[in-house]
Amino acid sequence: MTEIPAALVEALRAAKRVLFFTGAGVSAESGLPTFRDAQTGLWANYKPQDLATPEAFARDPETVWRWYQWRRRVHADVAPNAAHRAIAEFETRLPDAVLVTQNVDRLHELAGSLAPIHLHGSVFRNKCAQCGVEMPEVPHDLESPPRCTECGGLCRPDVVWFGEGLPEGPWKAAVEAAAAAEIVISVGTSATVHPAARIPLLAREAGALVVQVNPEATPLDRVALNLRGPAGVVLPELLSRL
Ligand code: BJW
Ligand code: ZN
Repeated sequence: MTEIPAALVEALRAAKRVLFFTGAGVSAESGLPTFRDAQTGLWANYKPQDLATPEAFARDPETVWRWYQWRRRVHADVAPNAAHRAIAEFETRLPDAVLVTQNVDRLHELAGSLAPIHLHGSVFRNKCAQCGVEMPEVPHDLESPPRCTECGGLCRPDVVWFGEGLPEGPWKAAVEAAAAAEIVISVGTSATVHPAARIPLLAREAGALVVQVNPEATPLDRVALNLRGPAGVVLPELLSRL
């Protein structure tokens, strides 16, 4: 792991508004696959165009539904790791910390983060694919999507698929937090999926220091102070220096 610069520790001690921006890598040490890892990533083993688009669901709702039911069973079985716990602890120690996540898991909440802003929804929530009304959670072994009682449309997971807009409230809150942030700590994201990937860049344009925690290079490297290493090691180390 790279050394944590003393100047960063000083900047964190002095900062009021710190924004944490997380992606699938923060949950990797809990055992959840990321999306773009070349071997174990979901998109290395499943085609996103067959599973994570509204067109795929319209074409073959049963296949898409069953894939998300499998994901729900996997997600229900994992626990937060040291990185989730460190972020929750940072939130209590820093005066005005905000957590923006692209993750559809609930590991930040389980680690004690009170109000993560979810840009890509939650794999556990449901909505009607036709009228959009919220639908109740169902047993994770139900093989077919139930019908909406309002309009007869099919139930789908309340996540953001490719080609869909991000939920308006969370997106607006994330943009506002980015504009106000003094420091952004981007953790475990390939920073390639837009518009979410704009969040650290918006903060940078507004003058924030961008710190990146990731064992691999990403497009954020050129504007960030890069702490190469697993989030479950780097974040507790950073916290211990605060
Ligand atoms: C570790 C670690 C450890 C490992 N510690 N780190 C501009 C340019 C180009 C394309 C576009 C653009 N604007 C829009 C697009 C199109 C598209 C897009 O971005 N495509 C790109 C992929 C090219 N975007 C969209 O379609 C978006 N919608 C949209 O634009 O709508 C327009 C519209 C507007 C108004 C009305 C209507 C339409 C929507 C994007 C939705 C993304 N959805 C997914 C699936 C969610 C549901 C599900 O889970 O099934 O969201 S895709 C997937 O990617 C998921 C993630 O949230 C997202 C980001 O991935 P993430 O989290 O970064 O994971 P990975 O795997 O990529 O990276 C993991 C990282 O962790 C790696 O860097 C590792 O090194 C690291 N790591 N172990 C720390 N221990
Ligand atoms: Zn409906």
